[in-house]
Amino acid sequence: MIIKSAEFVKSAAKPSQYPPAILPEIAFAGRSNAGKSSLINTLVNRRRLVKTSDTPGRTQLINFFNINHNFTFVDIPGYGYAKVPSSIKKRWGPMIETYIATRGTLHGVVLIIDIRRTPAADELNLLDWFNHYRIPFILVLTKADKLSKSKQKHHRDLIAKALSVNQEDLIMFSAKSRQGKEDVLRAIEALLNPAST
Ligand SMILES: Nc1nc2c(ncn2[C@@H]2O[C@H](COP(=O)(O)OP(=O)(O)OP(=O)(O)O)[C@@H](O)[C@H]2O)c(=O)[nH]1
Ligand SMILES: [Mg+2]
Repeated sequence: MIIKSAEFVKSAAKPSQYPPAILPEIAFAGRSNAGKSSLINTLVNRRRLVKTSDTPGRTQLINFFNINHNFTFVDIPGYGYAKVPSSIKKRWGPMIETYIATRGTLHGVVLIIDIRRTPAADELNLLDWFNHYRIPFILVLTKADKLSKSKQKHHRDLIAKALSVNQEDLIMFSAKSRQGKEDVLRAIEALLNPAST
C-alpha cells in the first residue's frame, strides 16, 4: 500500500461530532505515550501530521485523518496516564467504547504497545471490547529501536504470553528506525480488504 495523501479532517468527542460515516476506518489505540501518533506519522511519511509529544496524555480527542481520499485513520487518545485530570479520565472510557461500539465504518484497530512494557489490565480491557464488539485488530510493539534484537524477541515472547496470542501476531515496529513499517501497512491493508487476503 502506498500512502499518497494524508489530511486532518476533524477532532471529536462524541458521535454527533464524528465526520460522516462513509469511508472505511482504521483506529490506532494504546496507552498514553506508547507512540500512536508517531506510528501514524511514520506510516503516512509526514513528520508532523499528528502532533506527538514528550508530555503524555496530550491527545485527548478522537482525531480523524483522510488517507488517499480512500479511507480514514483515527488517532484515539491514550489511556492510563496518571497525571491526566480525573475529569478527563472519566470521559475516556465512555468516549472510546462509544466510538468502537457505534462506528459502523470501523474496519479494525491497531493496538500499539511499548515493547518494553508488559501489557496490563488496560490493554486486556481494550481487547475485551474489540472481541465483544467483533472489531478485528492487529497488535504492534513499538519503540523496538530501544532494545537489542535479542531483547526485542524476548519481550515479544513475554507480551505474547501476557495477551495469550501467538508471537507471530505481534508486529515489531520503530518510528525511529522505521523497522516494521511495511509489515504494519500490509496488516492494515488486510483489515481494509478482508476478502482479498
Ligand atoms: N525511540 C523511539 N521513540 C518513540 C517511538 N515512537 C514514539 N516515540 C517517542 O515517544 C513519545 C510519545 O510518542 P507519541 O507518538 O506522542 O505517543 P502517543 O501514544 O501518541 O501519546 P499520547 O497522544 O499522549 O497518548 C515521543 O517523545 C516520541 O518521540 C519509537 O518508535 N522510538
Ligand atoms: Mg498521540
